[in-house]
Amino acid sequence: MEYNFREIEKKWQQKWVENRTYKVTEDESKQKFYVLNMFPYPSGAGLHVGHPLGYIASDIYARYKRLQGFNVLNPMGYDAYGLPAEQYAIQTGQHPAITTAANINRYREQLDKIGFCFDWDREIRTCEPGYYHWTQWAFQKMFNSYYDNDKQQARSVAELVAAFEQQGTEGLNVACSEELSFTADEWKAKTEKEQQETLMNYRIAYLGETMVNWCPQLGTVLANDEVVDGVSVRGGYPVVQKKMRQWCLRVSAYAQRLLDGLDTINWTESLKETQRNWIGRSEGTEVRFKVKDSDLEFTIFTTRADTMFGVTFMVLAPESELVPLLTTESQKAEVEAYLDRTKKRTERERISDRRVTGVFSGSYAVNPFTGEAVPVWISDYVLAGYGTGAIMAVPAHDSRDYAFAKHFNLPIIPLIEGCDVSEESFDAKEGIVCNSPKAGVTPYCDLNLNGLTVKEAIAATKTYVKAHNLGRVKVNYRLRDAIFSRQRYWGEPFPVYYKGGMPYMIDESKLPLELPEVDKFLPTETGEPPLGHATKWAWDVEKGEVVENAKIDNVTVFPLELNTMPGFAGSSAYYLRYMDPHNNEALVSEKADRYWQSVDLYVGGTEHATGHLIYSRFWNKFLHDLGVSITEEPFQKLINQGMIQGRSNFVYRIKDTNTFVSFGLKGEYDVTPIHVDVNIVSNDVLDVEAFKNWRPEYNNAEFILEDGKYICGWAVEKMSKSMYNVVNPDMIVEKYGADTLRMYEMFLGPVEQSKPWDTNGIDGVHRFLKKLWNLFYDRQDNFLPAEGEATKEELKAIHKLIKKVTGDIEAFSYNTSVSAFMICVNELTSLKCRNKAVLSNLIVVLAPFAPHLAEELWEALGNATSVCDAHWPAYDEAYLKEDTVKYTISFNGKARFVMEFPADADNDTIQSAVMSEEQSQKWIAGKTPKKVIIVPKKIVNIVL
Ligand code: ANZ
Repeated sequence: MEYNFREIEKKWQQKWVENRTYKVTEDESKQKFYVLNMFPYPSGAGLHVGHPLGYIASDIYARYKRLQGFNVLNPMGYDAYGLPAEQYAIQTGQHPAITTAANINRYREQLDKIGFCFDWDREIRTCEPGYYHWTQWAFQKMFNSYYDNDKQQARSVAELVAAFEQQGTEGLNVACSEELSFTADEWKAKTEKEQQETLMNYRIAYLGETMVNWCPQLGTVLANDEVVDGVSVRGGYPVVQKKMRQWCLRVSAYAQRLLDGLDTINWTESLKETQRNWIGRSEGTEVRFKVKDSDLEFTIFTTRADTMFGVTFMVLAPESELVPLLTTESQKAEVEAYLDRTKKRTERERISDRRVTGVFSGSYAVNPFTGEAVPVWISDYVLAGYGTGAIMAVPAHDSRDYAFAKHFNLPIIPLIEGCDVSEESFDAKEGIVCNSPKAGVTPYCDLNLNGLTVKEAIAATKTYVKAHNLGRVKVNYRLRDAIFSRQRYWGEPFPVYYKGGMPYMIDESKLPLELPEVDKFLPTETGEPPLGHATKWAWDVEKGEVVENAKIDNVTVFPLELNTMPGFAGSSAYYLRYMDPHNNEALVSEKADRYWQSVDLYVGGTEHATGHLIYSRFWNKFLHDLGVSITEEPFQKLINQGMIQGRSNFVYRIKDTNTFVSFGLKGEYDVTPIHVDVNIVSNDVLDVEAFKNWRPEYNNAEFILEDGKYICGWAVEKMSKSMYNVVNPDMIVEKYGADTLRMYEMFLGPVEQSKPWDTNGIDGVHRFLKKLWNLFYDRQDNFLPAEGEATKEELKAIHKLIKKVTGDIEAFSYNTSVSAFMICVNELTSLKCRNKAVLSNLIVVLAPFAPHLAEELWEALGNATSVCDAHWPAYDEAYLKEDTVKYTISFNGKARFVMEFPADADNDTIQSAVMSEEQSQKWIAGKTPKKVIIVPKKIVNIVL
């Protein structure tokens, strides 16, 4: 009987659905294991062979864990809100809900064909009200919480209000946008609006004034990576920096916990390092500087407090609130012109660009250590969002300050007299490091730093600053609060209405607030987000429902928020929802949460290193503070699957003709290489007829062939439509079957490595499965396995395989497992193995990789239940031991013959056996050996 993969795969995919093979419940009698893939955005193009790579890897692991007796959760769903569906809607008027649903159906069909063990009863879609109910709910909880730095925990805003009523801000140590100070009486004297505005300073979800990349033509804020050279990546429209009131999440409050948590999880060191850099902890000092001839003062942040004696000027970020205060009348025009210019540059450009620009404010600041007045400049190399947005410049020890001083001809004073301040002696990161600062005692300050190292000098300066009340020790983090508003339609609506300009949450019991219908998906003429087109988008607080805008009276009916949430909102807590996806009372029940805890194995792409993987860790920590998520970290182990690159093919057109010359002959002509669809190329041979039909302009194409074939050229490139190198898994499944696809994807190389998709080797993997099939059926359809005693060789072959595959799966080294299967099947084939026990073990070990084939043969072996519920076999080292070992016997280093010894024979036994062997006599020729060298398990050398 032939290996009929089409029939087998169809049969088992149906049976799995009928028997609910992959349904999981919270089974307290079993240990849990939670496997998760980063869920896909269902794009219009469908899946290509790169997408399933991670899914197959995690599917193998999930099946393996189940075979080991774990209760495995392996869910799948869709990150269903997103920009492409919205753009498509803008172009075609097609509602994003319709396109999204259609794309999801296509994804599901494709996924089903590959034979994953997903529990589809737990599917989630982020765009469904039953799901985003809990996204909105978490947002409301964040709005109603603040972060207590002492307890290192989110607490209810009601507690903060109670504290304000008791003692104002006295003794407060909480995360905030700005340090405020007021008494209990002052708090009580505030109007409701003022109180609300004050609370905004502390809420974890807050409305804040932030600088955003605003694109007027697109009517939306863009993320940093959507802007290049001051224009939008999409459309090339100008982008300006604009201050906007936006919803923000106080992720920065969790910076230290996000950092500490990394030490407790099993992620790659490189990913952890990326996150550490992103969080960017920096220990430094804040120091206050007075403005000369003024009552004003301002604070700077420095990590090199020891360089106070080398300050020669100060710099403010252009957006700093101090700029208008410190700009003198005579400098006003120049400063304004400068501000106008910097507005066009994004923060990223400002960081990476080394061009020196700046303007003098006209004011001077007084160095509290020396009493000297230094000029205050404005320059965009100082960022508004970091530290205090103001710095003291020490050009002798900081390279950017140095470049600035050189450009504007400002003084450069080294800390040690005679210290070299030429450009060559600068280290980009460290500046000039000269230990033992000269400075110290000045008439103004009795700090003596002489003879100290930099570290000691920093510590001494910190102590001095604290003791003299000149500032404070401060830890800063680069991690910013997340901007949480988007001016888009296809996203979660905010459950927020506005009263007197201040936001209020709709009642929790009325969630979810459903996305309204609009007739246009573009911003409105007045520049409002697309939800501005909705005519029924007002909140009636008495009825607790959405009503027509016409009813807005600002007494009981109020306008609703027009922004929607960003892409990362729906993906921040989805792993919790899978634990209990149909719960209408809670995001997740305590029971399910307690059982599943957190994700044991998370598989996804590296591109999420600083986005999703920071936001979801933050979100989880917040929910943990609320007592909702049991564990502090959501993803215990994380694997990044590599990218599958495309292998493009080319044909070569002879210039100015419609004739194409085969690869090997192209050198003889003047040719232009043209990408050709890889789906009409097989093993680099072009299907000439298919090529003619591919495009009308090739209908009459002519070909110069080699050996009767047209051979294409090839290159490894990104897998993309424009390079015609996208390989659709459906086609592979159709041609070879899902089991071949699964094994082949794993065979391509280590899961974590990027590698090109190269269909050339797929036949080999398919042949291997056929060969395995032939161990079970002969040509006359006889089923071969039979009861009986296994031979030593058979046991050795199978136990070697079990050991190898067990180790490989644990190490995610699946490619070497595939080779091990091939070796084992070859061995069993040459041993003519018919032993049922041995072949049963082979099937169980194969089941995670090729589940359809394994089910079919498992059934044929007489089992009534799914192979998924078999037991992973243990290997026995006893069978792996070599019984005998072959030694090469050499004389004076020349190999002469081979002898076999028991594996445990000792050197004396070996030596005397060699010496008494007949053949040896010939080479010894009566001499007395000087030495006998035995290399264990390899060689015996007799030195004569
Ligand atoms: C004086 C000084 C002397 C500095 C010296 C460095 C070297 P990290 O480690 O990244 O925290 N700085 C502070 N706020 C800034 C802002 N908003 N934009 C740009 N630069 C800013 O770096 C902290 C150092 O970066 C601070 O220490 C400050 O320059 C600068 F030899 O102060 B330093």
